[in-house]
Amino acid sequence: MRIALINPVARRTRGYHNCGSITPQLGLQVLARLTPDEHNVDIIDEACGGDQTLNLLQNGRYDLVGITAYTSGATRAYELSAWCRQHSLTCIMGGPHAWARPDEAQEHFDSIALGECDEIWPAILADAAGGKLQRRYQGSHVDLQQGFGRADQTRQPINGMYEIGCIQTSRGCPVGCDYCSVTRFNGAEIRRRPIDDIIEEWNTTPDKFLFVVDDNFFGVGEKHAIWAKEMLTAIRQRGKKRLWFSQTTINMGDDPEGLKLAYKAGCRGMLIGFESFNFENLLECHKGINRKYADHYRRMVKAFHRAGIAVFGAFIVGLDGDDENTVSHTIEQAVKLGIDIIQITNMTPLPGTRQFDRYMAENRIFADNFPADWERFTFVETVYHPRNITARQLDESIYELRQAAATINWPWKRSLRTFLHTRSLSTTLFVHNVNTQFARLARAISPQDEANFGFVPTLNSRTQRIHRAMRLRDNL
Ligand code: B12
Ligand code: SF4
Repeated sequence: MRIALINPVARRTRGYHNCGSITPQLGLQVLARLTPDEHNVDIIDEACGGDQTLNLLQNGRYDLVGITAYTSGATRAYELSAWCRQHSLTCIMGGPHAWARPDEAQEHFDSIALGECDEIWPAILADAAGGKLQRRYQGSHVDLQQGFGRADQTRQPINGMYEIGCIQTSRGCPVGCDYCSVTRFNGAEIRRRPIDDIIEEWNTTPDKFLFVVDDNFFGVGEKHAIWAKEMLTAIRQRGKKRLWFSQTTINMGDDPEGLKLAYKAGCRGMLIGFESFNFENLLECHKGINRKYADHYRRMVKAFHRAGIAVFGAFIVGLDGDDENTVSHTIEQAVKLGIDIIQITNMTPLPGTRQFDRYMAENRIFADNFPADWERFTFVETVYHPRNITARQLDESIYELRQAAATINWPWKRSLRTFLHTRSLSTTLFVHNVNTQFARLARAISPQDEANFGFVPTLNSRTQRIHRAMRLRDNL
């Protein structure tokens, strides 16, 4: 069979991806690797541009179209499935959104595949080839020790090129934050791949910079830490020299040995979900690990820096304890802590999470014309009624933050500060690249804000606070 695997990108976010590094859709690279040789697979990734998708489908003579989707991409996924059906192309959907909204996805696709599909993908293909594709397939948390989870690292989309590589060494996360679907989708137990298998894959990646997409790289207990250190030692001794970054929880800062090993293995940054400086918000999110470390953030950030590793802090605004000044307050606090990269996104209740269920029950989600409204679930606009401010006020703050990020020249001094803290040129370069991309992204998106939001924020004291906070980043 000829198979097309597509990553659809929401129309509303199109263009965003081209400003940052175009990142592989690892799930599709994993399926490509598991596809038996008798079939031929093409990946079409709309992060590289969506204009050619229909042409490529038209000319590709495909027998099966497989589409993945995050929630934000679901609207576009359904557009593509409608086109496939009009052109008698069999289509199947998988990924986080289909898993979260199976009945909705089923309406739009000939078949859906739920959960992790590494193990069942060859059987799905055999059914499709025999004309017996079932309406629904259910995957399970696969045993990664059996060699699952590995991707075809050399597989590029036919409509562009990825700019970095991705690899996954473990799946699952025990923390179970309220707004995140990972613990439900991939399980609370952290499952690891065999170290030899990881090293083999690591050494086949053509890219010099990797994103290790594990949800919680260092894990939360002794057992996880021992395993992570074993892997870091193996990467250092047997892995091709590559720089990389990953995601972890704040507790990694308490393990100087692990941090040192990570730097030596090429790690230059860790994304850490701080989420909020408001304790009540952390309670609401069920982010227990952050509550435990809230009084020690400064020490933790310093420990990362001492090892040479940059801290990429992720924050959510719009939680129930937040108000009009949360955006500026978050930036001020994050700068004081010395966080190198600050990512602030709108609270977005995603289907498949406890938070979505709660907000729906409380009738707080107003962008609920599904599936059309899924493409608004991009984390850059408000889709629900926050508790203490209006959705419009929250949108204005985000809008203003973007304008400030687009107009103030902040990345250079920020980079100098990272260098002073970490004494690592490669870490500084990593931070500089990401921050410059964020600034470029803000400049690209800002002009569309008026059309997207339907208003221009009026200059007020909140705007001034946000600008002042952004300028704080300039202070060495
Ligand atoms: C890496 C990553 C990113 C990368 C880029 C990934 C990319 N190129 O698409 C970056 C950093 C850019 C990113 C961004 C965002 N991400 Co993200 N990300 C991840 C992460 C950590 C790993 C994804 C991955 O590679 N998984 C490994 C592969 C192997 O798993 P998989 O994709 O699920 O694929 C398996 C199955 O789902 C299935 N499958 C998947 N597709 C298909 C298709 C078919 C046909 C079949 C049969 C099977 C199938 O088979 C695969 C093998 O088992 C996940 C968490 C996670 N554990 O998955 C979050 C996750 C996917 N991200 C999420 C979110 C919310 C976002 C953002 C909106 C966050 C933000 N603050 O801006 C953005 C927006 C991205 C967008 N396109 O709109 C959510 C999505 C939930 C949802 N319902 O939408 C996740 C699940 C995390 C969470 N918090 O819940 N992300
Ligand atoms: S720690 Fe990260 S991956 Fe784990 S549940 Fe929370 S947000 Fe999701």
